[in-house]
Amino acid sequence: MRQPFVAGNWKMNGSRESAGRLLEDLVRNLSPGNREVAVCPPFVYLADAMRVLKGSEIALGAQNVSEEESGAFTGEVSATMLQDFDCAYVIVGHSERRALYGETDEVVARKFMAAVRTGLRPILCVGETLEQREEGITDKIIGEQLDAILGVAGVHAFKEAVVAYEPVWAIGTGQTASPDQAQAVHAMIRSRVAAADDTIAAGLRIVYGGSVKATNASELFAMEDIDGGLIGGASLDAESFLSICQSAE
Ligand code: G2H
Repeated sequence: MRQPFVAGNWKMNGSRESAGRLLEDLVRNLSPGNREVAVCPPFVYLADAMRVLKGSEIALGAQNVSEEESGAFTGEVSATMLQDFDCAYVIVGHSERRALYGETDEVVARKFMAAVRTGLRPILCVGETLEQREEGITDKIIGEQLDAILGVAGVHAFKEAVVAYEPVWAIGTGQTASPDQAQAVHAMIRSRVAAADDTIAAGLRIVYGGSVKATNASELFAMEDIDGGLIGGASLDAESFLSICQSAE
């Protein structure tokens, strides 16, 4: 019932030349299938990406968005600007932005709202640190991250959103959550949303992120509440990313 979703989060990697090559490889070699695929390049490559992806099966997303609509906010990029470049998705609340750029739950909620208001679909990242997992407060932390958005945006805003569960201890570390560990958190996220609206929760795509590779994607995506992945490092290599996309059917 839920169409699987796989998105590549390129982070701050590559060059204009390598980004162009990667996009062309993806467009040329993505086999048709029942899943949605998106890539999220750095802002400065969105114009090139828009041109290469036009008419393809691959959607475009950005890695960040301003909470403001326009004005004197040096260095920021608004949701309507992203739409000018055919972005359909935007990542909000990635743990790197929370940890390195001080984005609080409140800031993430405002960014989520800025995206939804404009018709961009937010990919909302949530996840716990290693200390929080060891303390046994994973559900509490993720519950608070979700409640911050549900409280401001309301559950109806989740109709257009994707939630990405990204345990911070698994990001770029090569350490992946086991399928059972990830499934338990995905089920908790779905039931949290279901407490507000069953139908929206049943249709909500909840994807896993954190060291997903071609070799572990199938077993993760086979779990009941794991509807695809948000892929970092492995999305920079066309062969790995295409293989991961193929695992999500
Ligand atoms: C988690 C993920 C993509 P990686 O940040 O969002 O990156 O797959 O490199 O762990």
